[in-house]
Amino acid sequence: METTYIMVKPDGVQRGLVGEIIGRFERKGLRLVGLKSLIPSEEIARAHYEVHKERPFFPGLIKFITSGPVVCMAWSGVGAIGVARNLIGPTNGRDAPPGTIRGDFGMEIGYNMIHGSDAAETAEFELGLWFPEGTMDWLPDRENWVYE
Ligand code: D4T
Repeated sequence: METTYIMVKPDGVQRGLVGEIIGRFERKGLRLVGLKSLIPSEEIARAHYEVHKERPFFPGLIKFITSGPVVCMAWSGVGAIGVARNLIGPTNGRDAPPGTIRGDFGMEIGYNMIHGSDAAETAEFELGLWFPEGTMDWLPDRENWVYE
């Protein structure tokens, strides 16, 4: 079992895509173990995107991510990090295949609606950053019908 950090970014919230996005994760069979909405502080945004701090798009990225509410989520499942990345699709919506979230709804690299952890170490870091209070430990009954 893995847990991944997923976040609907301000453009996804502004466009009313939160329900659509959560529905895709639910229908796939992932388990929701954390959910909240907040307007990110500059401090948390900078920590989250620390790896990009030298990149030219960094200031714009921080301005964008702190511009309004995001929806922070933790989703668990077998191979959840990779499963979520596949549901999300490549960074630029113009290159993302139909059927992925970015492929179905996105036209810009900067407005790509959703973030998903890209590896086990980043998931651990991001879950600790956005969910310092921890996540839930529970098993939905339906899980007996998701995994053999
Ligand atoms: P995130 O991290 O938000 O899930 O996106 P990706 O994993 O798909 O992409 P990333 O880390 O390379 O980029 C992080 C974030 O920066 C924005 N971005 C990226 C941008 O505005 N301009 C750019 O040229 C790049 C490379 C989009 C996602």
